[in-house]
Amino acid sequence: MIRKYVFGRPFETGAVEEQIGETQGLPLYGEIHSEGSFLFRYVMRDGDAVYGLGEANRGINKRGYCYVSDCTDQPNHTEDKRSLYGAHNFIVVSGEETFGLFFDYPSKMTFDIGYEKTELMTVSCERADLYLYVIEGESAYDVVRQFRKIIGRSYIPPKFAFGFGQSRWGYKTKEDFRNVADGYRSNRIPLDLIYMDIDYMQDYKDFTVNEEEFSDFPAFVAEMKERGIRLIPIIDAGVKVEEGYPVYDEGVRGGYFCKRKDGSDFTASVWPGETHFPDVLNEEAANWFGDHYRSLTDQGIEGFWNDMNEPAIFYSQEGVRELQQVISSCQKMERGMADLHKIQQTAGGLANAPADYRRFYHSVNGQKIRHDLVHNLYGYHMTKAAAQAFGRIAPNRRFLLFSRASYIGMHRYGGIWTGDNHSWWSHLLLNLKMLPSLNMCGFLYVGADLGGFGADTTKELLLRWLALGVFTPLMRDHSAIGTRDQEAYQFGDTEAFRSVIETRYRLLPYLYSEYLKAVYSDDMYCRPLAFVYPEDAFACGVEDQLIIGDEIMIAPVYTENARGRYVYLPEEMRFMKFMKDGCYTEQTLGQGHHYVEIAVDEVPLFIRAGRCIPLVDAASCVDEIDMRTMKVIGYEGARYERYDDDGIHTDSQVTRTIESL
Ligand code: MIG
Repeated sequence: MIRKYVFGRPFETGAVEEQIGETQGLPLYGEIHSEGSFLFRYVMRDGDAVYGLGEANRGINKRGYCYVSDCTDQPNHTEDKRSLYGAHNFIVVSGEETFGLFFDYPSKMTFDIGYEKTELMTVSCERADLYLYVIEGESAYDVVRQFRKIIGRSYIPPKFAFGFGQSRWGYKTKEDFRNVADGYRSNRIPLDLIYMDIDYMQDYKDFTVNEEEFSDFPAFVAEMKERGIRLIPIIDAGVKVEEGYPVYDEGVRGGYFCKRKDGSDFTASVWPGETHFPDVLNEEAANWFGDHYRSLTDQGIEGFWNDMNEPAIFYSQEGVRELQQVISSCQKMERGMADLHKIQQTAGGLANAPADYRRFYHSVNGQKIRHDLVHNLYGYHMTKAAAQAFGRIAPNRRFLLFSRASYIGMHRYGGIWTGDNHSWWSHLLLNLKMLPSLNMCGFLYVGADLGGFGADTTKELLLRWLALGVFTPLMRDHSAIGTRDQEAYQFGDTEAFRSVIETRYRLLPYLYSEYLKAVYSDDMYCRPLAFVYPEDAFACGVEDQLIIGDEIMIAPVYTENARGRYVYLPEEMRFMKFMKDGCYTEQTLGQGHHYVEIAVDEVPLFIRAGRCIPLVDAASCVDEIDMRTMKVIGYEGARYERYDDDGIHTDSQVTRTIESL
């Protein structure tokens, strides 16, 4: 049962696709104040859990902390951070009363879930202009499934996007890319994708390729594809201000950029220097920007990642002017440390300044709307613009597409990578915990930078993280410029890396099948144990294990120097360890607590009682997987319905095959 309440004059975000009639009055749960600002208040009971919020920090159960939906370029995902890159305003209260809430509101929104007061949940925002959807269901999982039905079907990438990808900020030349391809191929470690970060562009100009380093780019794209590797370039939100650069000239001429109040094009400094932001909330501008992706698809490119689309701002001219004033007023340092502090504060506040987000406007259906009021939609609409353009460029083809910033609704157009984590063990665990929350909000094609983006990784951390990445639809090793080399062949022990990454390919028919099932039935690809075993009180509290699809449970190792870990089995399961040379071990474990040994070169998983999964031989890339090598592992007598399709066409028929043991 879903009820829709309307407060004030909401902005149409497009998050919900289904037409739902308005319910008069107030929701049955909690209290609402909507004079001027908006406040929802609910008193939680002792045992209530609160799930949701998609790409947010901390646990699967969000109780105990405060989160703010405010898409932010936040490169330090420490525990105290309340906002990351996405804004996913869906939560489910699970307890004596079980219900879900979706606050469809595109500006900053605060979710205090027992932070100020342990038992009190408040959801608040500055303006009482929003849609509130209240969903009643039998269980938290049931609420999620109803919600997923109204927000529309999730994005399906091409099958090659389920292969393993290597990325690094700092690859600059053909040689750099060839070295990566050689490193993987010569060590016989599978690889499907190499990502191109900002250095492939000419002066960080979107839709350009550095001519000197990448002369005859189409031939280079073809050369890589010949080796079974796709190149996936990055696109940033800001368009460089430079006369003679066609994207800039057209944007100015067409009036396609976001404007200041006085009608001039707003300027933000980002990687290319001064840039303008395409007004992707404006349909005409979005079509124009999206069509530019064609310049790369025409050269053989089949996928993209959209970055800096919160949109991130290093500084604005206005901000710099203010800093200069502060510096000159503090020039004599009469107030000593206080002056220095003021300068530091002002300089530190230049990036992503709230004041800048109030300095520019979108034009939506002839109406001017100040950016901060719709801030959380920018990355969503940039990604939608690209996806819709693909529909014009090659109507029947799937493209790989994922974004950094997002809002619910974007899940129909692309995936998400979870941004600039660090090479820390705590971020491996954060990656695991974030997955089901993202799925609740429709984002199924998701993944984190495996091995960690910032800081130096270690061989052990990367191996353990890859062993989790085996199960995330987006499986990509990415690292920041200046950090230690992080490709799988950089650590000597290539056998271990080969064995872990090969496991991804061995399981690929199962993972892809479960992904398709989740999409076509508006379901979750990975669930917390609480959603699968709601009657099992212990299972409900487990936050470091997940159910992937319907048949398996994962319990990754996320601590250093561990030889294994404790794991809780809500039912009997078959414990499998995948190892080198296509080998595996299996052992039946009863319901309850166990300590299982897991070496760094092994990938563990648990097959649920009475189930089985398909397994194939590893291959160097997805296209090389030989389905004739398929066998079925797990419980005798079990049957598995395997979904598959041609992996590349949008209208490809899904085949369903029964596999049995
Ligand atoms: O300001 O393009 O999250 O993945 O490597 C940093 C360089 C810009 C941030 C992305 C990261 C990417 C980096 N980008």
